[in-house]
Formats: sequence, structure tokens, C-alpha cells
Amino acid sequence: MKGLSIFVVSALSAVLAAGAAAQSLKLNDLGYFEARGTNVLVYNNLYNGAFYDEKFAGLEIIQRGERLATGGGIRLMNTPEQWDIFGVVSPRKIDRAESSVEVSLAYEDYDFVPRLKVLPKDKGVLVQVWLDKAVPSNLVGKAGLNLEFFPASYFGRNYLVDGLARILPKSPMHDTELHPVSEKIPQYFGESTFDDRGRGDFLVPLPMSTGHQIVLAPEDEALRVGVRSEAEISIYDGRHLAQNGMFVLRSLLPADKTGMVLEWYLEPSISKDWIRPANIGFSQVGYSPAQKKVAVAELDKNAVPAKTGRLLRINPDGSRTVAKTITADVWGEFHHRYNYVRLDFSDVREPGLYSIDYQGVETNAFPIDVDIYKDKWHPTMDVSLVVNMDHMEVNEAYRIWHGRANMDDALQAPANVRLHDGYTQGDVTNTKYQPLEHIPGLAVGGWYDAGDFDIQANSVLNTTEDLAYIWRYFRPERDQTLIDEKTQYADIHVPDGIPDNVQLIMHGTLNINAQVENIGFVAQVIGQPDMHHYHHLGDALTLTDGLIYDPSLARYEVKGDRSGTPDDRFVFTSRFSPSGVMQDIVSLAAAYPALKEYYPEEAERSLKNAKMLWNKYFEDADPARNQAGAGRRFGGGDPRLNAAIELWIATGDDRYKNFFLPLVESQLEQRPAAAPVNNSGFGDRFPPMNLTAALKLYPYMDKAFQDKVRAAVPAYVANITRSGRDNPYGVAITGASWAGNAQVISAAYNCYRVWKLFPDLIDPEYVLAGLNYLFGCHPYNNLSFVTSVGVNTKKVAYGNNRADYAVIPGGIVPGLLVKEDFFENKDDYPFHWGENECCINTAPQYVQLCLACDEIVRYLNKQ
Ligand SMILES: [Ca+2]
Ligand SMILES: [Ca+2]
Ligand SMILES: [Ca+2]
Repeated sequence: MKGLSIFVVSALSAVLAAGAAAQSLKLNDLGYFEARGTNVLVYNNLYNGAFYDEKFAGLEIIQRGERLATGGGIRLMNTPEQWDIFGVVSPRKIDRAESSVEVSLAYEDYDFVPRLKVLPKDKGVLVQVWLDKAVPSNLVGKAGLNLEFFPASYFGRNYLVDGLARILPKSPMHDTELHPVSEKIPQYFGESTFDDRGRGDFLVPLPMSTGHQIVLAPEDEALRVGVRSEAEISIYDGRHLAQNGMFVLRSLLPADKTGMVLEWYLEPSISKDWIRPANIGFSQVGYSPAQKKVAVAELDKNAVPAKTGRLLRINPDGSRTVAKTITADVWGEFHHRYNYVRLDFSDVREPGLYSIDYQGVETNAFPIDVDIYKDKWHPTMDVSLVVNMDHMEVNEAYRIWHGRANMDDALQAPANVRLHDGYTQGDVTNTKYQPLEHIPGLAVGGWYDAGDFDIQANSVLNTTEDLAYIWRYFRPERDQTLIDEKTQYADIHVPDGIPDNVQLIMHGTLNINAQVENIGFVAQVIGQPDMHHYHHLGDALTLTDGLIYDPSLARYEVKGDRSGTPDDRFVFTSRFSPSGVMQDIVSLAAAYPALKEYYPEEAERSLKNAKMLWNKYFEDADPARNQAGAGRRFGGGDPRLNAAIELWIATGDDRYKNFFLPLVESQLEQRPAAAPVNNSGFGDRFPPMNLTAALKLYPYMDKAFQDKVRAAVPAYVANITRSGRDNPYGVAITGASWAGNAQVISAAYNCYRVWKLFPDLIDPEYVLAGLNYLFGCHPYNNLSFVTSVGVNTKKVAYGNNRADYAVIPGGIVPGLLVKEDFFENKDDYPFHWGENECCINTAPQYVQLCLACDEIVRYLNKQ
């Protein structure tokens, strides 16, 4: 469609009248509306139960391959936030005869069950709201039909409202007003995202514009979406309330009406001949000469795959020479939406600068070079793992990333409170502290796990453990960071004479030891006491006042080092279990050998605490005694096994060996037949425990033991290499609500652990495939999923910088979300945690994998 004639206001009644015009959008087999270049989904995606509105549910529009709109449905506020309530969605009712999709959205607390019905009409769809009972009086003026658009998709574009031109703002710049809190629709669990400083009001954004026809980006065919109605439609900017807010189109439902009470004609832009340009996936860090080099082209289903592509060598004068004509190997369709073609140029080994030319697309240039993996972990070790440190001021050149935060850590969480990140405190505290009593000694070490500013047990324990393994297996002596734990100051790119790897391990043990000594164990989370603090964005230094809470003072009153402002973090302690403590032992004991050379006191302290916990909880952690007690990290078996192994490696004390050896040997003899299937998303992270332990022990044990391990390896290899065969990329692509990059990393690293000991039993390309995928050989786009690593990399992703539309270098995003028939990893909207939140415990795993790949290509290049 060219031009805007369809939107001439005088045609409104004609359009809304029942017409015989051909309908462009067809209801497809997957139950959504489809036309060339455009999809309209109706609750194909549902709200996430754990984190509420993740901007991935309701009526949604995918246009030219990009999801532009989401959240379409009946909502109770102008610009809903993540914790605002939504209706419980009924199963979708698909009427093939009418080509309609219908759901009901139940707000049971309000006895309000509107129905949303969508059916094709002309070049768009009708979106109808049906009511069996009139809108309840307390929802009149609140219940409305909303549709949300991702703001960043529309930066630099305009909109028309009843023909008048307006600019879509890059940042919120319109008006809000305060209403008394008595009018507010309560959020889930009675949360409050707005801190009214005790005034008893809440914030309501006012419309940017109101009319009967609003067209977003009429000037841009790929982005143009129009809505018209006999009812008034307003456009709002949700970013007045929350940085992840959306542009919202909204019409209020009328009072005292039943039947079809509201109708929109929604017209996306369809393109009869649109073909998505090929997405040529390849490694943005390039390739080492001897490794396999296979690019994967993702093609529109309407494209006819070219028979050949070309590898171009780029000369110093900018000219291109054809290095190889590549025969395209058609792989076929994967995941409904696209076709795939593989382009193998493995035999090109000459170092230099290259690009791939296929299907009318020339990729950006990339190197072939022997050293491509050598430095790719530096941003993660030098920057990501440092910027995410808690309790530290972190400087880089002229910039202070953040100040020394949470120095008022922390208060004993009272019984029966819940935290906003899925944690709850039950009715026992398991500590000697009174509710809200300050627990001393905790303002040291640890990392923000990502997105928010809490210290999660799994994050701090696993990060410390994996950092210890990096030192054990690779011993990187790199020193490019000053880390001073006495003054709690870190300076990036400043050497201080001590390997950064060791200093980072110590940053973990300082927090773990502090928790063990002051709480008694590592608490499930040290987190924010309320929603206002939980959704904090900005420098963590400003999250609390740094003064210990004193309930005898008035709110905001300060006396000495105490204040009456209840902003101190809570220590959640009710999920303690003796078997859970075994992971505390693993991390502390694994850290000991790395620390003892540089920080002997911290090393001894770590080992002493590990032994103390072992002696104290050994009996109670016996799974025969405590069935609830599966280890935090492994899916089953005796949770004490790994703790015993680490204690033995640290001390050489036979009593630990005498404990674990029969367990490991008996499991080895069972063979890994019970290996978990790794497309569960956990199978890679949790390989069969017997072999994980056996591989770790292998170098220390006698030949009889080693022979038994060797005999078990082929079955293990068959298991860990079986994922990825269903797709052209050769790695497991998983993750419907949290994308699977962490699993890709651990699967590849497990392959390395086997190759390191048994190079004749596994193809090392399985290891390299993991990083190739991460670095850009993946669906949707070909950006490197490791921020700042590679030629073209993610522009937005977040650790503790969620609202900045930026990155912290060296972070690894979760990656590609896999929905019913599409993939997504938005690079202009950082707030999808399942796509763009860089978790801290992925960082050391990625570093390990880089070091492993560097070792492998050095080996391959010598063959
Ligand atoms: Ca968290
Ligand atoms: Ca250093
Ligand atoms: Ca405080």
C-alpha cells in the first residue's frame, strides 16, 4: 500500500461498515494473522507468571521481521508497568469460519471479564471489545483497550493524529498529574512502584495527543501502523513512570454498555513483495586458520537461495579479491519462519581480512588470524566482572562507573516477607538476629547478579567457584586492574602487580566468608527491602544512604552513622539447608589453592570456614537423612560429593577422599546412562554428576581409576554432543522466556573438559561451535552476543545499567528468545531481561570457554 488514502477521515464510516473488500491478513495454521511482511498475534504469547508483564504478551505486531507492538488488550491504566495487574487470559478461541481469534481477560477481583476479538478487515484487522456485563463502576474511566509500541523502534519518526503532524519524542516530555492513592488500582502483591514520599498520591501520565485516527510513522513503510475508531484514541508515553515504558494507544471503554462496546480498525503495513534481506551469520571475531569456517545464511521463505556465495579478501587498497566461490548447501526450514543455507569456507586458511558475499548481501569484514581468541575474554575479566562488583568504587580512566555502595548492609529480613525477584522469607530466620536487626560485617565483596542490585547466593557462589577453576586450569596471570579491598576501590586498565583472576576470586570469598561468619551460611539473597528500591536505576551508591537503619529515628532523619530511612537491604535466610551449605564449601575450598599464593590469610580463612561447615553439616546433609536436600548446583546424588572433592584437592586429607571415592566409583560403574537430556536447558549445565566429578579428579588419580573414566567417556560424549542437530547452527537453540547462551557456553565447555583429557574421543570443533554461535553465527541478526567483543556487537544490553541504552563491555547477553515461530534479540530495547540481561555468573564461564578455544586453535594450527 502506498500513500495514506485509506486513512482519510471521511472514509471512516465506510471502512467500519461491513464491506466485501478482500482481506489482506489471513489466519494461518499457528492461529495468528499473516500477510507478506506483517503478522498480527493475539495472545500467542502469554504473561510470565514470575515477573509479570515482560512486554511479551497480548495483541502483538511483527512487521518486516521486527516485533513493533505488544501488550494489546484490556488494561486498567494508561501506561501499565511491569507489576500492574492484567486480566487472566482464557484459552484462545479460534473461529476458522469467521477467521477470528477471541480471548477473555478475567479481572476476578473486579468481577470484570471483557472479551477481546480480532478478525481481518480490508488491509488490517478489527479489534473489538465485548462485554456481557457493563464495566463495573469502579473501573469506569480506567478500563480501556491498550496497544503498546516499543519507543526505540520509533525514534526519529513522527505520527499523525487526525491529520495533524507530531514528533514521537526520544525522551518523555509530556505532562502527568497526581491522583489520590485511593483511586489507584493496586499492583500485584500490593506492591508500589512509585515512592510518594508519604504524600498519599500516585502519578498518572496524560495523553500526548487524542483523536479518532492515529498513525505511527506514516513516512516509513516498515514501521507504519494506524488505528482509527469512532471512539477517542489517545497516545501516551509510559516512560514518564518507568524507563521501560512504551508508547501506548488507548481508548477507554464506555460506561453502561454491553455487547460490542468498542472497535478499532488497526492497520499495519503490508508489503506485497517484501523479502527480508539475508542474515548471514558468522563469527564477528573471525576465524583461526585451521578451524572449521561455516557461515549460515538465514533467508526469507520467499527468497530463492543463490547457488553460490563468495568469500572476498579485502586488500590494503580496499579492493576485493575472490578468495573462494562457495557452493551453497541448502539446509532447509528451521522453526517455521526462515530457510537456511550453509556456506563452508574451511579450506581458506590464509590470514587476512575477509567478507562474505551472498544473496545480495556483503557482510562486514572480519579477520582470519591465528590469535583470534587470545584476547576476547579481556573485556569480561577487565571490565564486566569489575563493574559489577558490589561494595566497591569502580573507576575507569575519567569515568567512575559507580560509587562504594551498600555500606549499610544489611538487616535480618523479618519473617514472611517477599522479595521482588522471586524470593520469599518464610516463618523461620535460622539466625540469632531479631527481625530488622543489623547483621554486621556484610559490606564487603560480592557482585550484583544483573539488572538489579542484590547479592544472590547462586551468583556469588558460582562466580567464585568458576573463577577458581579458571585459575586452576588456565592460570591467566593477566594484571590490568587495580583492586584494593582495603579502601574498596577498583581502577580498570591499571595494573597493580597481582593477577586480576586471583583478586576477583578474593572478591567472592570476602563476601562468602563474611556471610558464613556473621550469618552462619550464605543467605539465598541480600536484597532490597521494597519495590521502590528494587527497581532502582542508576548508581548503586544512591540506592541506600549508607547509614545503618535505626527504627527509633523518624523517616529521613539522620543521627551519626544511623538513619531512620528504611533503605538497608534485607538478608533472606529462611531457605537454609545443610545440603545447600555444601555449595558454600565448594566455592571456599576451590578458591583456597588460588588464594594461598597471593592472599594466604584469606586462603586460610576460606579453608577454615569450609572445614567448619563440613564438620557442622556433614551428618545433616546426608541425603538419606534429609530427602529435601539436593545440592544447589547438581540435580541429584549426594550433595556432599563435590564439597569432599574440593576439600581433598585443597588439603590432601584422606578422610575426604575416603568419603567421595566409593561414591564416584560406584557412579562410574553405572555408566552415564542416566545422563539428562540436554535440551531441557539444564542438561548442559548439569552433566551426569559422576563424570563431572570423575573428570575433575582424573589428573590426581591412579591408572585403574583413569581407565574407568575413559570407558565411560564415549557415552558421555554422545550425550553432550547430541543437541544442535535439529538446526543449521549445530548448537542447542533454547529458551522461551530466558534465552540459552549460558547453556551454549557450558555445553561447549563440557566438550573441552573431555577433549583436554581425551583428545582422541571428541572433535574439538564442538568446543569452537559454542563461541562461533555466541560471536554472531546465529539466527535473527549476526551481532556478537558478547558486548564489545567482535567487529559488530550488541549496542544495548545491561548489567547494572539497565536504563542507559548502552553496554558494560564484556557482558554476555542471554541471547535469542525462541517463541512459537520467531526468534528475537532486540538491540534497541535493553529491557527484555530474557534477551539482554548479562548475568554475572555467565562471565567466568565465558572466560573459561575463550581460554579453552584459544588452546584448541593453537593445537589445531600446529597439526
Ligand atoms: Ca537479582
Ligand atoms: Ca590486578
Ligand atoms: Ca540505610
